[in-house]
Amino acid sequence: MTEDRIFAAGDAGSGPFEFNDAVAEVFPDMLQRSIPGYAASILTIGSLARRYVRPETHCFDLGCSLGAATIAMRHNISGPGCRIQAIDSSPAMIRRCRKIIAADDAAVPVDVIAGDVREADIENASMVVMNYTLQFLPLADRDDMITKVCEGMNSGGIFVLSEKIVDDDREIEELLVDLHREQKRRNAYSDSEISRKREAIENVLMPESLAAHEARLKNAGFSHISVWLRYFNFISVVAIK
Ligand code: GEK
Repeated sequence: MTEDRIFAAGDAGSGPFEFNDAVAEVFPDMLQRSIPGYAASILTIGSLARRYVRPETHCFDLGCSLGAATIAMRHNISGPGCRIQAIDSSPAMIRRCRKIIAADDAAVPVDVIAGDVREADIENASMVVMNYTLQFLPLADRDDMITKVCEGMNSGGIFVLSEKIVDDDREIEELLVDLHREQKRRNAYSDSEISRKREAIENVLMPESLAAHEARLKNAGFSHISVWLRYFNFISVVAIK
């Protein structure tokens, strides 16, 4: 795994964060060291696929990056006639994702698609995953996105939504941000790397409150909604239609 040193150089981090070649190259290391709970999210997506994916249905990995969630689903689907669509708008991610999926030996067919998740053709879905992707969509597009996901799902299907959030309580928010910073230091990021990344990602990743996510999921038509993972300001929610 190539080590993430994107924000180590003095001139790096000028300009907004992009999912370019340099980022895609170090991405697995970046996610492991930056997103508390990331490994648990991937493992559990596999467990949920085993329980919820029905024969002859589709699964979607929206904002798939290098396909970690797709592979977790793929290795846990046993029913016949299933297909996974892995979609990402970053050409650098998609190029690498295609290679990773091609080298993976599980049998379920995967379509790796370069495109915008807002344009995804979601239908007959028993499982949809947005693992830390919705946070990069403009706020104004999020309601429509989640409604589209719900409309494309079969009754009893499961949606996994993982996000960075902001806490409504200012004091708790400061505490959680500080704990996250400390964890990044423990994971060998320097203070300047942490600050530069924070500046670069501001206005690119726009977190919302848990209440906002829950209300949106409910309005979209999901029947059962629960946080199954929280680690500092990072959550993962399951929503069953
Ligand atoms: C994982 N899910 O490893 N359309 C398509 N893709 C998009 C869009 C969009 N509108 N906006 C952003 N992306 C992965 C990790 S990373 C999370 C997901 C992170 C893509 C973007 O190109 C990137 O690959 C991904 O969403 C977000 O489980 O970097 O914190």
